[in-house]
Amino acid sequence: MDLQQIDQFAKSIIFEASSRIREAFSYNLVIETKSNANDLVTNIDRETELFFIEKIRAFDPTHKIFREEGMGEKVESLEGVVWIIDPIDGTMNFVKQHRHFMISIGIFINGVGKLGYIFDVMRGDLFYAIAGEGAWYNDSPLRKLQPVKIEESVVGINAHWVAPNRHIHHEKVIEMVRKVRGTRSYGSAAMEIAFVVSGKLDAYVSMRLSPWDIAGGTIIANEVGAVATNLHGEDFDFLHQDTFIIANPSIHKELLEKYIVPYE
Ligand code: 2AM
Ligand code: CA
Ligand code: CA
Ligand code: CA
Repeated sequence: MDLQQIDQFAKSIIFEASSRIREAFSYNLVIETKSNANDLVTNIDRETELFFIEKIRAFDPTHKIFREEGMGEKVESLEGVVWIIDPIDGTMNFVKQHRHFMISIGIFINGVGKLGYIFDVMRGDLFYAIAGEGAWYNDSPLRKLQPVKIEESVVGINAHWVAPNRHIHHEKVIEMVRKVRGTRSYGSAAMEIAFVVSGKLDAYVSMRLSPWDIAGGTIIANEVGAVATNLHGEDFDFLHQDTFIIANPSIHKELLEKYIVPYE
């Protein structure tokens, strides 16, 4: 299996898909809701995903594809070559004509993350990694993350988790908000992960993400030393939804022990 060849192909279809999305950005949106009123999908999410499927099948029909808008179609294992794709991460931003949305792709070979991509569609910026070879932001190598103290860190977290909720001890989250230098919420998990791996954020936390939200990002994380786990400190389960934290290695443990504490 030639990783360089798959990498070149993946980049080419990401660039092509993104130019199609940019063309559609300001018109042609058909918006539907899924599991609830805030869970949106557009015709462009679906069309972009179908574009990827068509291209990947033509490239190599043995590759499996695990994707967000797959209508219940499931990948039961990560054996072989598996693409995990989120065609638009940040659909609500996309619908609101807000430029924070990403294409997110992770490619696994026999369960091991090998190639990761997060593409900022409107800015044309690519964060990517080849396992064992490094990670890049466009043409510049991403450096290993440098240690940071909690009180100097900036954390990506949704305001939901600062209010009483049934997932985590919100009073501890309030303590964290007071302790850290700042918090941010961009509305695209892949974008927040891209910011953590490039040192623009020091951590990002979410109560419920799916494999396609984080697949590309965790492969990039491995190359820069960012630590990605669920909120129990275990490996994220790539076949299901799970809680998620990605952080600078110097604060990951402290965040989980003191501030981001799930009820069970
Ligand atoms: P999406 O835009 O691909 O749906 C929004 O805070 C972030 O959480 C986005 O990255 C969004 O991905 C993701 N997300 C995951 N599950 C979601 C859900 N059920 N409803 C809304 N956003 C969800
Ligand atoms: Ca979605
Ligand atoms: Ca997503
Ligand atoms: Ca999506």
